[in-house]
This record gives sequence, C-alpha cells and structure tokens, in this order.
Amino acid sequence: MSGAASETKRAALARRVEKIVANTPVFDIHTHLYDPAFKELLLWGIEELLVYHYLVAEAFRYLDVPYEQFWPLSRTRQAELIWNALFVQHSPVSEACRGVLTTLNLLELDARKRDLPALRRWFAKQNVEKHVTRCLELAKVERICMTNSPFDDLERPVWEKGFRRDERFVAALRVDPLLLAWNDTARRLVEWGYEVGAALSAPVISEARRFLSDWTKRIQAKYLMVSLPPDFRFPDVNGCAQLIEKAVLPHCREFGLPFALMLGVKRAVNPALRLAGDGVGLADLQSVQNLCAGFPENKFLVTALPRENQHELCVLARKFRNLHVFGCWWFTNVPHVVEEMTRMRLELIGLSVTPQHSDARVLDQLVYKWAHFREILSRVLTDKYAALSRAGWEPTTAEIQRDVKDLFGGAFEGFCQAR
Ligand code: RAT
Ligand code: ZN
Repeated sequence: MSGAASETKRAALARRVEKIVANTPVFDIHTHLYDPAFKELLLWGIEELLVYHYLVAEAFRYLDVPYEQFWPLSRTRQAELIWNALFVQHSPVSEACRGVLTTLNLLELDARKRDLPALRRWFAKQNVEKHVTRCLELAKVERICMTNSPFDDLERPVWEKGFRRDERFVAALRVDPLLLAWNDTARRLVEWGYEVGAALSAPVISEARRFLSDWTKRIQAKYLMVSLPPDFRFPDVNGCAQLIEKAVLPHCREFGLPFALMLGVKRAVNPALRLAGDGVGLADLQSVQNLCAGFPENKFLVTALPRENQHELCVLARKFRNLHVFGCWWFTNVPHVVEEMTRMRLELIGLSVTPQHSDARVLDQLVYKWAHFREILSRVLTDKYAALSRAGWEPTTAEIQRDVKDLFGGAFEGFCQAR
C-alpha cells in the first residue's frame, strides 16, 4: 500500500475507534460520589471543583498562607485563593487544573474571561437532580460505584433510615477503619451491638463477620474495599492481616464478592494538608501474590498508586485469574502515565482489565475524567488495531465495540460474576 493510502486507512480507523470509544457507556467502578438521596454528601459545582484535594495540594505550591489559616476560611474564600493561585496567576497546565476547564467547557461555560463570580452564578441556578443526569450524560457514565462507609457518621444514618435507591448508583463497602484501626473500631462495634473486643478470638471474628454481613446486605455491596499503606504485608501476625484472612476473605467467599485493594498510599505525609497530605510508596506485590495464590476461591480487584508497581502487577494478573487490575488514580491519573499504563496493560493482559475508574469526589469531575481518558484510550486502541491490521487481521466494528465495552465495565462485570 502507498504511504498516502495507508495514512488514509489509518485516519479512517482512528475515526471509527474514536466514535466507538466516545459512544460506549461506562460503568465507573470506583468513585466517592453518592446517590442523590444522601443530599449534601453528593458534592458538585464550582466551589467543590476548586477545593478538590488534588488542587489544594497544587495551590499550596504557590500560596504563602499558613496551613492553619487556610482551613478555617469559608469554602468560597478557599476556592478563590485556589482559583487565583492556579488559574489567574499561573497557567493551569496540571491535569487536575485542566480537568476543571474541560468540565466547564463541556458544560458550555466560558472560562476565558477568568470570571469566577459568573461561573458561580451559573452553578447557583442548577438543580441537583438535573445536574446529576446532565453530568452522567456528558460523561456517558451509565452506572457508578460509590464508596460507602458504615464508619462515616453522616453516611451511616442515611442507610439505617433507608431510602429509595437510584439505580445508577451501586454500593461498595469500604472497610479501612475495620482493618487499620481495630482497637477504636471495636469500641464502635460494641456501641452498635456487636460483641467484640481488642483480642481477635474466634467469637470476636464471627461478630466482625456478622457486622460485614449486615452491611453487605443493607447496602447491597458490589464488592468490599480497602486502601493499604506501603508497609502492608500478607500474611502477617498483625490485626489487619488477621482480619483479612479470618473475617474479610471468608465473608467475600460466602457472598461471592471481590475484595478490592488500593495499594501504595502513604497516609499523612504532611498532615497539615489534611486530605491533600497523603503520598505514595512502593507497594509489596508479593503480598498480593500470597493472597491470590493462597485464596483461589477469592477474587481480588487491585489497583496500585506507584508507577513503579504497574509492570509487576500486570505480570501477576497473567498468573492469577482471580486478580483483576483496574484504574489509574490520583498521582497516576496524569495523561502520560495513563497512556503508558494503558498500553502496558493491553500489551500484557489484553482486554481482561478495567483500565480506568474516575475516583471522582465531585460529580462534575466525571465529565473531564472520562473525556480525558477516552482521548487516550482512542489513541492506544487505534495503534493496537493498526498493528493488527499490519499483521493481516482487520477488526470489525462489532469487534471493536465489544472490546471497548469490556474495557468500560464489561470485563469487570464478568469478573464479578465468575465463580
Ligand atoms: O484519589 C483520591 O481522591 C484519593 O484521595 C483516595 O480517594 C483514594 O482513591 C481512596 O479511595 O482511598
Ligand atoms: Zn478513591
């Protein structure tokens, strides 16, 4: 084929892939968004977009206000300081800043005048129910996994009281305090009627399992989840490893649910930054191997924060089919790393992966997180299909659609359903 002909062919393939990627709905498998029934727990709008902890960390690179003077300020004032530091006094080139602009742009707001009050006026006029639907439609997100914690004092009463579920919002049971702060958590479980104590005796474990069962049923959890620090090891004699082995894993087996691990978060590297103060540290994937090999009847959803863990994690996924790799989040959710990780994952584990989740904490972020990822995925897939075509394999439109569906939640659903 002549150079010109092969360029035309590639351009046609790129358009075909882009169109399919743009139109395939997503199941966003990990977010911090809430069913609208949780009212003010569902964050949305320009103030929240600006005080997102990713932006807070970046703004403090420029701000000279002491941390302890920043936090008592109103959200409006915090948002103004961040807007000025990150959008007015410097060009907003970081991924988190660009994200705000992509969102505004797709919501058809004009940010060119740098007019924050005008943006605020627009958001003030929105109705939250309609805004949820609008953001989901713009992001082409069909369903969302929330992060649901019985240990959250604002969230727990809503579940206890009961409400009519919005089918677009699926629950996931977050268990960090149970695994990482057992002594404090045990006291709370006692208050809630579970007969537990500090020592992890057999009756205590069985009460911990009763707690997990009650909450799994109450919220209809799709999976259980924890975020673990770099020094997490399994097996181990400490409470965390013991509770995983004796309570969480048997519980997951009983209910046929995956256990999701978010690895490599070094908590409170700078506590003065609060939610923005966590860092990253290499995770020990030998522990993931021990879990996957030692508990073949359990299913593990795993994502790692350090870039340096990604290759080893893909290799592990080649060895264990009870391991499903997902997402590029927080410090890995920057375009060049997302692209590198997505290419590496497809090259090592094909389409049996969920390459992205949004980790959105603010509803409107869905719009940019998925727009940015779709752009990268289109590029990566076009390259892959073009390479197949050079090898004499022409993927049909239906095949491309099938593949994208898998990457956007189909492979995840298949993994959850497998016994
Ligand atoms: O990406 C984030 O916003 C982090 O703060 C965490 O939410 C992380 O994703 C987690 O769920 O622990
Ligand atoms: Zn998260």
